[in-house]
Amino acid sequence: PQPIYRHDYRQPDYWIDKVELAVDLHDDVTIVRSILQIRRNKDTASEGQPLVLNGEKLTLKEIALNGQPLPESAYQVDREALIIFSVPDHFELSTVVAIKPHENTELVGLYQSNGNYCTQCEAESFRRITYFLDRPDVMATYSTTISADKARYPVLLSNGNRVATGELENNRHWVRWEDPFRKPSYLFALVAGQLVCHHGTFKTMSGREIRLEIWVEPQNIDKCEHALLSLQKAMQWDEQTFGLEYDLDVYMIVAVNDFNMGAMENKGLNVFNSKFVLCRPDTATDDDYEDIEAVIAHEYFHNWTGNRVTCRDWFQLTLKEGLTVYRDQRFTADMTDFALKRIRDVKKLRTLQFAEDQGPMAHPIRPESYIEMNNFYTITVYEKGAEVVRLYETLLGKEGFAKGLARYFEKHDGQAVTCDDFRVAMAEANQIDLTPLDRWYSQAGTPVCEVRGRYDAEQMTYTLQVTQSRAPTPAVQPAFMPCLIPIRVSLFDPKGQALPLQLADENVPIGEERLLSLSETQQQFIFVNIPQEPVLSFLRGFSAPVQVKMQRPREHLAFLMAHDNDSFNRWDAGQILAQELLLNLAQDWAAGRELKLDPLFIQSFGKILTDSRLNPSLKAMAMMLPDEKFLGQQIEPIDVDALYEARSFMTRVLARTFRRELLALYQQYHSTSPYSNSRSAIDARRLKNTVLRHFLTALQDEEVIALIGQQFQHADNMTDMQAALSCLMELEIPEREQALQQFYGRWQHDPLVLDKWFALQASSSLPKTLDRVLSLASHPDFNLRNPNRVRSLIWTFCSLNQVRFHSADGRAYKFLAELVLELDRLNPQLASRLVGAFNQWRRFDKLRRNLMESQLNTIIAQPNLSTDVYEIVSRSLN
Ligand code: DPP
Ligand code: ZN
Repeated sequence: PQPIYRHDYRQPDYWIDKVELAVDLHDDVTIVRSILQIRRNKDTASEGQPLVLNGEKLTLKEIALNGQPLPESAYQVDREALIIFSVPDHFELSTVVAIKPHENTELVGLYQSNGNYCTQCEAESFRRITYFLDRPDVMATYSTTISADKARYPVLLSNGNRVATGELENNRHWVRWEDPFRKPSYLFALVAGQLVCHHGTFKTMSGREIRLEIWVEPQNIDKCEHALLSLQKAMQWDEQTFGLEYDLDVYMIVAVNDFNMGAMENKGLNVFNSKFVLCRPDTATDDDYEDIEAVIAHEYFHNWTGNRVTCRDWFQLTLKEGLTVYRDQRFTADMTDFALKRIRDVKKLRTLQFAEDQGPMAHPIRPESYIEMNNFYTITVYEKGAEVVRLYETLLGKEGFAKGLARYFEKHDGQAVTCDDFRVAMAEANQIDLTPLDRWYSQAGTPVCEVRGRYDAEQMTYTLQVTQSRAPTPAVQPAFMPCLIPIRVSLFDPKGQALPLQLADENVPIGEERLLSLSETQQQFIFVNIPQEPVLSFLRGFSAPVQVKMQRPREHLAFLMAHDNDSFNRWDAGQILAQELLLNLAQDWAAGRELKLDPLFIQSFGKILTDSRLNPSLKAMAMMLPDEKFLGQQIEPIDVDALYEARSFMTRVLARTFRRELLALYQQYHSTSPYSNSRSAIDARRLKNTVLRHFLTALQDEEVIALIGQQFQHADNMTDMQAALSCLMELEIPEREQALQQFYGRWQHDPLVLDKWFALQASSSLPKTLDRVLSLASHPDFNLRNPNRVRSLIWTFCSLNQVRFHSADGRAYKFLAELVLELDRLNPQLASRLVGAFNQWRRFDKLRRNLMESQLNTIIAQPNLSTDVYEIVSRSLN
């Protein structure tokens, strides 16, 4: 397979202005008639240039140009295209194709899920529905007529407004939809099925009433209210924050069970993985509720950042995704808690994106090339992309950012544009040069800041020396050029007071927190009038997506844990300290030395436990030890057993030392009143369950086991039930299997809850987990055709359960490789996600490296491998 390069972009030779589709759904075949209004692009195509339309898995039945059927000599059809040798400047092209949605297991294009029809066209799958210029810079208006059996498909949906309906012979009916907004083909959607609607309304700031509809299978109608509320909140937030109003009269969301992604922002008709719509207190956890709110908001925000202004080409994906993730992060922060949200996002970025940057898939947020675009819907494009958008906010302030965004829409509404266009609009609106940010788009890898602080008592100066370089990346990269890195800092005196900060060339101090700009490889910042040696708080709020390297006494970290007034850095200080100790403990374990925990850490941990001012969710966050996967990123080779033992040891020591305080916290926050979804109730559940699952369970004593059992039996909500069950997963006791059976018996008919049942077993750190996973893979409820189920068992085990997946006998590796090959024949997109669990293989010890490499070689040797899996595995082996 050949890569496609960003620098090869050119405009299309033809434009398509208008699309009329008629889709006839039948059991054995679906017929798609299309009429396209096409004109030559005078800027690129010379007269008589052939027209090349994308098309895959289509059977062409009829073709006519300006109403005249084309003779076979006038065109050519191959596996990927329809080529018409000669066309006029303006013309109408009609085609009729046949497709087979019921045979579609890839879940792109038009397919069936639970007997209903739905579509997924991003990135390049509209071409599986009809012949088209399937690229985001070709924007057209669409009119779509759907016809189907009336009893089995009473609901027929597409983008825009419903404009006409009618009856047909043979108990069939039809509905016509018109979308007045020009859009790229990846935003097309169609849904047909037996669905019911939970609806509401939203009155926009200009006074228009929008109808909101959540379409689900009938048994799920009581699980839609939270999604509806989330949508209303998102609509209001976008008006208040950015002045952005919804533009159509109706906004529809459809929940489907079989979906490769989280959700899809099709114009006016979002199609969602049911996981991000359906919830009820007894079926979904507090985290599920929060995820639903965030994903609903994310897709809604795309209506402006993505749909009204879209991407010129797929290399620009971060233009819409980085920006929209940034927007949904801010939304969630406003709906919940700023510090908590920031900590969660940074944790995810550091664990997953930093790893991607240091592995074979390292790529800039705006990639330079790809073989299969679907492989580039990555944590780098999304989450690092959002951090890069946040840099604008950091540099320009919230108001400057909003001005820049307004300018972006003023200039580009209705267009398909690039990341450069975004940067230029931001710069124009704020009359500032932002070209230094360009390197964040063009370079892969994580910048590393090395920091040294030096206090000069005589001069009363504090000198901060900062250098930047790039963390090593195995993928071949051009030489690293320094980036513009905004760094927020504060200095504290020994009492924990933030000092007024005055730089050497300033006459007076300006505030107690400063934003420094690091743009060179090495820079020095001198603060004057510093009366005593201060403690440095660096990169506050994680002001840039970089790694920080700094030698500092443990006492400074303990000090910041207690005194830093930046909540993020206060949390981070605890994480850095815990990480340092855990890595040392792992070394000690590997060397057979006795393990001892630093009393300073025990003491600091105790202070967090008893700090009554700390919000309970933040306290839970602060108590959590860095996870094994994150720790693994910090060492080479990754010693999975040592990390597991070190972390278990630290957990046990803390649990024993603070048994009384932990039990008291549990009792204090364990509510006996009925479920509520208020913030304080959520905070309480978070803290209580963190205490139980991550500390008390390690004690394995009767009192704790009794608590777990009671919580499991009496829980009136899934948060508590799942937490109790996950505690039991760590315990080798009869109650474990009983609880699993009970849970299965109660929830086997609810696919999303059953996913939890699979995931919980796969995440157990007990040694027998591998065998359990192998047997669950043949469980009658395990199903390779349902991505959620595959992710819940396979992804949870292979990607999240580090110590058990990397079992030294290599059995788990073999299992994954075989599964990937089987899945690749059904759903290459999903297979390629799973095979990514091998991406870090070079970082392990020789034994595991060889085992993984041999599985990767087996995979790549398969004939007919999908381009998706081929690209990931070949990059991994290179
Ligand atoms: N639906 C996916 C998302 O919103 C891809 N656009 O991120
Ligand atoms: Zn998105």
